[in-house]
Amino acid sequence: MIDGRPLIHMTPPQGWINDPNGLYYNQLEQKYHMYYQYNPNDTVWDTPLYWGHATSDNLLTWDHHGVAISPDEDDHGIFSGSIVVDKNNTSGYFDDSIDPENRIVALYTLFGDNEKQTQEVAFSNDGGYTFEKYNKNPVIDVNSTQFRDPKVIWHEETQKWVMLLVKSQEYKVQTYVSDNLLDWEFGSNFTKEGYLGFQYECPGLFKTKIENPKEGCVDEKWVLVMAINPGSPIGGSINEYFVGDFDGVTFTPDDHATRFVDTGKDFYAFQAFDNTEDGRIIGVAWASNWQYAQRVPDDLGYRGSMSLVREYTLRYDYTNPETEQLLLVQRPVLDDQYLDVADELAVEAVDLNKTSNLKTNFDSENIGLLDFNITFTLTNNSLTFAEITNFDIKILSSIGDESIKIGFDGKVGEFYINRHTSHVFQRENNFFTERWSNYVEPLTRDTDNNKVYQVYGIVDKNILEVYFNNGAFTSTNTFFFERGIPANIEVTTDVDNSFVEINKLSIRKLGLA
Ligand code: KTE
Repeated sequence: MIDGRPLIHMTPPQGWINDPNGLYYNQLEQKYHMYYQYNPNDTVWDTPLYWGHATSDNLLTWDHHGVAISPDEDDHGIFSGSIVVDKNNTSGYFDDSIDPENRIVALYTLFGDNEKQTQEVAFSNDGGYTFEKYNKNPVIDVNSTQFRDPKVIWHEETQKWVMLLVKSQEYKVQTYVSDNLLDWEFGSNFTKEGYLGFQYECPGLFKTKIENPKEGCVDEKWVLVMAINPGSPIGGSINEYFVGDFDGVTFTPDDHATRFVDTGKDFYAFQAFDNTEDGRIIGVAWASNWQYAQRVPDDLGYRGSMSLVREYTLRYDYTNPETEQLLLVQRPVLDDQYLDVADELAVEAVDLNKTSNLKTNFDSENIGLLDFNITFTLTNNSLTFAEITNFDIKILSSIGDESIKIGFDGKVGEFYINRHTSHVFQRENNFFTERWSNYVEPLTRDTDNNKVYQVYGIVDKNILEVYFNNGAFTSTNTFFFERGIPANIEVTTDVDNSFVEINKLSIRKLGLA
């Protein structure tokens, strides 16, 4: 029996998951905590909806701890929210016997009577395994059914807790401010910014470093993230971000352009972890899309997975020959000490053409987790326009001749992803779009001014994450082979003359160490 469950992407033991919640690092037990929207009773979203709970040492494999927070009524839901570590006991809830690192406060939206959405608090004395609800909930109630998703952070400069949440259908990310996590005062509206879609959801805010700061300028900036669903420009769900400044109450964007965190179909409700030891910003998203999340195959007894956890920084990058932008850069958190490289195909300085035969021949045991990293140069000066075509990186199924592919078309100068398979779900679902494309400016130019690109991709059973130009652009997409799971990768083109020189290519078969 082929095990189709992803190896290093978090999936629930059974049932339904959506948004990640309450992400934080417990510095005492040295474990990462992930909570998530959870329906353990079926593989669709429904009430009662819980906070499911998992922990990890390595951000790759997760131990499950069942339900962390439950609604009091069967038609209620513990909707999305966040966790902070109340080390200085600002809430006054914790007694001195509780280690400061275990003073966990969860803030979430109660989806309650008449679908009213109010903000509630729950406390944990044991590092987030069991919770007690505040006896004076709700802490914020504006008599609304569209008021949700509190993400709370500590703002060092003003020594205040800051909550971001949405008045979703008013297109408002609101801030509230508090000294004690219990009494909240309205702060500001960040409204009608970026791509609006149907509504805003799941906001977040973090400060992160700029990898290549300008001389004499700041070396970190604030990033506001939020989610749009439905109504994404590529259908359904998508996340966007803004770079700017934050004074403890109001976020001021550097500009009003729309920039998407990930332009794939399956990256939603992104949230950053709180309380990481070195202050680095890491985060994770739900790897699905509300357009079809409740219809994807559930033959393994669950629906929904998370993306890989990624590290987030900022970097000035050119998005065309004349303009550089300060872009949110993402790198998967893949600590080599936890991964086993079972096999690898590695080449350098190869002129790609139809006889290059760059195809792995990996052993058929323990398959399903593969990655590739390719840097290539367009050397098409010697070719006529008609001769320039495309090349593909194909991810081949272990059974039959099914594959999905990531490719580059030299004429158009753009990347594409094609996740077409024969699986009946993909053939019949009207929203599971199978082709994606994105313009990516060259990473650099070589001494002959030829364009150079870099692409990293990782496929884990049925989820493909692609990172372009060292993470300046990413695309995350799930797929469902009709049979089999990813077993090999092939880099192929159908032209005699090469328009592509592969500077460096590595394809690895991975496992858990
Ligand atoms: C799906 O998009 C619809 O019914 C909901 O609005 C989903 O909302 C509830 O899921 C989100 C959050 O805003 C809620 O807190 C959570 C986003 O499960 O996925």
